[in-house]
Amino acid sequence: MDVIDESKNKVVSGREERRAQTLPIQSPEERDRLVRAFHPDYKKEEYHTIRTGPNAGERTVREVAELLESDSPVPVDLDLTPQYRVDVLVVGGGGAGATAALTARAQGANVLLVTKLRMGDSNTVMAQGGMQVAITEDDSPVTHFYDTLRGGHHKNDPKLLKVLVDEGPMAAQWLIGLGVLFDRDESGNLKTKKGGGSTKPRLLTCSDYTGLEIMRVLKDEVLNQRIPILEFSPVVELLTDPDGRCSGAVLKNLDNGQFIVVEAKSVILATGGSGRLHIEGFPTSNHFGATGDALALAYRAGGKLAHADTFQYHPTGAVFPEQLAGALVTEGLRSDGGHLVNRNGKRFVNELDTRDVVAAAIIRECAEGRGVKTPAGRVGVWLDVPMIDLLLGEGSLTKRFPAMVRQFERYGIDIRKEPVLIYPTLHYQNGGVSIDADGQSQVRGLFVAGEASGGLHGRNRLMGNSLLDLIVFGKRAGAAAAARAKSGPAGKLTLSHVTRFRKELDKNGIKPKRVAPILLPDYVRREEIAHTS
Ligand code: MEZ
Repeated sequence: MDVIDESKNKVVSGREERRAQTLPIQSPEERDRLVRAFHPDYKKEEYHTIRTGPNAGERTVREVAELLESDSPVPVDLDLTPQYRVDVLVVGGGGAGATAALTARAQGANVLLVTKLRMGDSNTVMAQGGMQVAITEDDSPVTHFYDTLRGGHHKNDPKLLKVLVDEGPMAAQWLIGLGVLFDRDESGNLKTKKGGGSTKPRLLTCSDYTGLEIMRVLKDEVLNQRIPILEFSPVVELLTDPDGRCSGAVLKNLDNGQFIVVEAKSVILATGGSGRLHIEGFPTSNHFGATGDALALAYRAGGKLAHADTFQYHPTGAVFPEQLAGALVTEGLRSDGGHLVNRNGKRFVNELDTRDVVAAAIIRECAEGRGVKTPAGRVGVWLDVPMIDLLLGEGSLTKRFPAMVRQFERYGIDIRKEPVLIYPTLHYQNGGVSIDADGQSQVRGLFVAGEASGGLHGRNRLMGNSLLDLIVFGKRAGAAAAARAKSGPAGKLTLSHVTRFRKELDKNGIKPKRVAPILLPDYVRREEIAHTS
């Protein structure tokens, strides 16, 4: 019998005993010790100091530092005669972009939505396990606030967090009104379940494709409202007026390589996260376009970043089969009772502790030799999924996790019968472009919503808060951008911030290693880095 089968047998034979076992949530001191020792966010000795721009002097990972010190793909003598003139330019075709576009449109703004890939290609559709909203009788926005603050190591911007929890119920109401089919019980009441780090069940779910269902409805509504969309047209540079206010953007038509100039009274960046930068060499659960575009664009125009050094490694990314490496294995499975089990058949962490703690515990198990090696050389621990049918009754997995069952079934693995191997996967940028409660960055006229923005989640986001974030702050950014558009014409279109930034790079002796936004992951370059380091 090989090592994998031997270990898998230990998982199966230990099931009955584990069933009655409860592992404690760690004390603050224990959590702190664990994350400092094993979470990738704390490998500070490998971090780079940012040498220029609003965050100069702070430290972050190499991949982000290179983005912030990158060169623009746009020549400064580009003809800036606009092909489009709009009130609000929304950049990004995921949940935050769609919500912002719908809200701005509802305020009477003339909106153009542009996106790098197709409408809906985004991390929103990858959020499987739910959206947190305090709606049950024994829950409240205050409890949601404190859970999130504790999860974020008390580094969350309290103003943003208050907005999130207070406006959560309204956001859910809005989605239901548009047609999102959240799960309901036999009496028709909304079902809720508990996510990691939360003291109350407050996740609204659409089985295990919550984000996909939300995006389905938002996309439909954008089409119903006839909001013009340009697909395969990412923003490659912002435009600013002589006072530094954002006045539009330069897009690139990915089909023919031509630049497109858009004049806008306000711009909303909703370009999502940066998992495809593969920070620290991690695989990712993110969609193909998640290359941190907003970070480079906003930074060059003068926007400060918040918590640019912290990333979420979702505890359960698939490590086997190889084709699924990095793919999300939803936290919902742990929420419903799935156990994390090491090579020796033992549990080692409370599965519903915060994600940074659970991820650090898995990394520790593997680093200390209690992981299981896959044939391709990856290492992971078991997620004992069949435990869920044992706890909740036969058929529960099929009913509650159809997407997960199908994802593994395609590769001949029946998760109703066998545990799966998992390891943390790069899932979310905890920080991003700093915003105020209206979603405005430090660059006037430039708004940022969803994962691209920073400050709300502190140093570790709680499960389900991203779907809520993109609705609440998508709406806020859309409304504020539309209001700003009513206050006067767009400014002059210039690339003066690019000239200024290039001078700063030069003055600081920085030769950019990259041209950014990167737009698509450069896997060839990554291979080269791996071979030379
Ligand atoms: O918020 C998330 O990241 C989420 C819902 C992920 C998941 O595990 O399903």
